[in-house]
Amino acid sequence: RPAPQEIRGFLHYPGWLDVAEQQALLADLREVVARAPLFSPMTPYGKPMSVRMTSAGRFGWVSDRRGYRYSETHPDGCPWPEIPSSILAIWNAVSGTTRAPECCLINFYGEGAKMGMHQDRDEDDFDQPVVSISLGDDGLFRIGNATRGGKTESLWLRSGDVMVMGGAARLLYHGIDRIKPGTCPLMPKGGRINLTLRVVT
Ligand code: MD3
Ligand code: FE
Repeated sequence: RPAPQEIRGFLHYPGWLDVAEQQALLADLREVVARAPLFSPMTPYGKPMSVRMTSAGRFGWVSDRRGYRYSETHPDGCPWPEIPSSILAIWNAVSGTTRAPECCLINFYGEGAKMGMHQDRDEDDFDQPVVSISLGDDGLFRIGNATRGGKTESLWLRSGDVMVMGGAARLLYHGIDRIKPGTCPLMPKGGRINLTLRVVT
């Protein structure tokens, strides 16, 4: 496996997954999405997000007019599917914690989708890391600071990359500015998938 590169306290493992592993992960994700379909979360302002989402695990992330929150059910009322063992294996290899992830958020970025700068602070224990896995088209990831504004750094996340956000990096502002369509042949219709694994409670 490649050695990690450190950027603002994030550990970036470029090319952690080979193409066969990426394809196996995608096959597992297709089963998750068949049982828990992607949806466009509504922001509390009533505007749909450009990223489509679903989740696996005990908790999933939902957003509607009541606000953003973790929920034990999909908007259709069903419990979320289990996190596939192929994804748990990546968490076990890189997270550095003995806790198991309770949420695997699946973000799908079609052409033009982006995610504004935000912090992830809806979890109970910020000492637990977040692990991110990228599949499909390249995404331009931007990292900021512990408060809004200030200087930022950007890096392209590519299919098969894994990132670990622990320590002080866990609470940095971050977002996805854009994806570069047509940069990865993994998915026939293109697009980018990002998985984020989190301990919630
Ligand atoms: C830094 N997702 O789902 S992954 C998110 O590519 C999210 O879909 C982006 O930000 C995406 O919340 C970025 C990298 C990432 C994920 C979670 C983090 C960076 C993080 C949590 C804390 C700090
Ligand atoms: Fe985030």
